Amino acid sequence: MKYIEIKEKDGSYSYFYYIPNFLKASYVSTLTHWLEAMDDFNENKNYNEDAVIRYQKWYQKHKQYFCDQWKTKYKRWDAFSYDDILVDLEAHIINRLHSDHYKDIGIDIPNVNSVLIQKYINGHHYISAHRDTDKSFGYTPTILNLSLGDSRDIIFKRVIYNGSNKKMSKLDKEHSCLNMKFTLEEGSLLIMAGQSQQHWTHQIDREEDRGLRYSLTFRERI
Ligand SMILES: O=C(O)CCC(=O)C(=O)O
Repeated sequence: MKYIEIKEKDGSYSYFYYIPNFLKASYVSTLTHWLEAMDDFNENKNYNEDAVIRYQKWYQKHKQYFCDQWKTKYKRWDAFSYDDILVDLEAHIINRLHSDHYKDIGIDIPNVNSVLIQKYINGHHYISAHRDTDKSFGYTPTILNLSLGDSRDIIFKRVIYNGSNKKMSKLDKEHSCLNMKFTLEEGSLLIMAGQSQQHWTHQIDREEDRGLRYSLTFRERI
């Protein structure tokens, strides 16, 4: 396990916990087969809408759209319904967090009701720097990010928090020592919690020689 906890000036905390081998190899294999059988991923395109940068599926228990406050609506943010595998996986993760007492170290265990599956075909697929939107997940969401397939680096950059939910934020160059990186390996779980979505952006850059990867990000859609 690798973890970073940062106390902010106001006494609140940002948490980043990386747990390798969170899932057993047999469970990873079951999930991989389930994902490989899916043929209904949506394309996620770049800003100019002229290239696919990854594929995705958004699941929400009450079929809520990803963010009601976004002006432009895209089909890729319409919700799929949970299936039994997803129901079991979500329960498995949450039960583990309870039994491993994450609450005692300050991490809020969310009432998860959504999953965003991202599919990166190879190292040319990526996700740009962003903070998860407070409009859908609140200001201090606990985000549970499960990785399957090839490893990729997730990069966190410290930004100046201005209370708004701009997609891009101004880099906090004075505190760039708080920038960090985790390599997300197959079967691992990365937990982001506390103030993590206020003070950092996260991104997965293009990397050479990378294979297929999936991430499943569990959150409470409020
Ligand atoms: O693929 C990943 O691990 C990152 C996903 C992500 O940043 C997101 O869904 O907001």
